[in-house]
Amino acid sequence: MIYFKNGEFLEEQQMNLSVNDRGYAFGDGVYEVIKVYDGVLYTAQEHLERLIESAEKIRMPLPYTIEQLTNIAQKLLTENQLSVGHIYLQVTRGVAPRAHQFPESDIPPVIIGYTVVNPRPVEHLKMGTAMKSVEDMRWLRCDIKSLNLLGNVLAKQEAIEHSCQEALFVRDGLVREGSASNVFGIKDGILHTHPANNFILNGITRRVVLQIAKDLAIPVVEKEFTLAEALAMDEFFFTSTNAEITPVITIDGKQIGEGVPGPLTRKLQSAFDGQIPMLVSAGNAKERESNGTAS
Ligand code: PSZ
Repeated sequence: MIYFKNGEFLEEQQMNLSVNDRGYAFGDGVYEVIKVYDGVLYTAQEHLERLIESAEKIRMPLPYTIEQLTNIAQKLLTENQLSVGHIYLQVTRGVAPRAHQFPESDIPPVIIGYTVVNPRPVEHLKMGTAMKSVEDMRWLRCDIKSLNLLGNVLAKQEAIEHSCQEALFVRDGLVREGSASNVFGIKDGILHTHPANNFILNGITRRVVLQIAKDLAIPVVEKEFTLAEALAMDEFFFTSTNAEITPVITIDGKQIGEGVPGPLTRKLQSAFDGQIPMLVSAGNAKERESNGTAS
């Protein structure tokens, strides 16, 4: 597999990352995960814009333009012949003797990238999954896609130890997001989600879902709701680059709606699939099969 590091495409053993990298010492950096479907980057522009925004928010200059970053991502996926999976990009403030404050002299950031083969979670997409509510102990800048993920790590682990796929962060009694996803509820035909502020990451998949809802004339309310309100939703789902639109059928062991992925969730999933050529052709193949006309 080919990796990227500061302008070079290298084998893993050539990567030579430093113990004094501020990402390693402090999690002082930002990252992105960009999905690849059938060898094609999906919403790369949006992810790379967010990478630049995250870097600005932590006062870290990025030495690459969106165009250069796109070329890096493209070369990585081509070199590694990635079909379905994602590109991981990470930028840290660079290498300097360990001290909390920024290094005094300007040091170059360390940017790395690699590809991951990652099939779509088809079973979860179809059958739905379980969430567990967890107290949100993270800092107050969840809008930054920072490498500091301890709160997310602990929450996800707690969910898994309770046989749930994903954690549901609750802060001040209000549902915020998943440990690595945004969340949506549907009640009486209205789509509810947390507003894009400092308490959540404004997910790219979240934005896609809101655009789809607009296109389908599904009413949307971007306003906080409580855990009790979440439990009383007719439908619930979480979204992320890899999880796409994953239906949630239980929260804390309590059934949501009918306990199966709901009709509006299905409709949003179909519209999402409709945007991705690979998924459209897979859907067509499935249809031909069920019509008995598969070639
Ligand atoms: O591989 C995975 O499970 C992924 S890929 C991206 C994520 C997980 N998570 C992104 C994320 C997040 O970490 C938090 C805290 N909130 C929301 C999201 C969703 O963001 P997008 O839709 O941009 O991936």
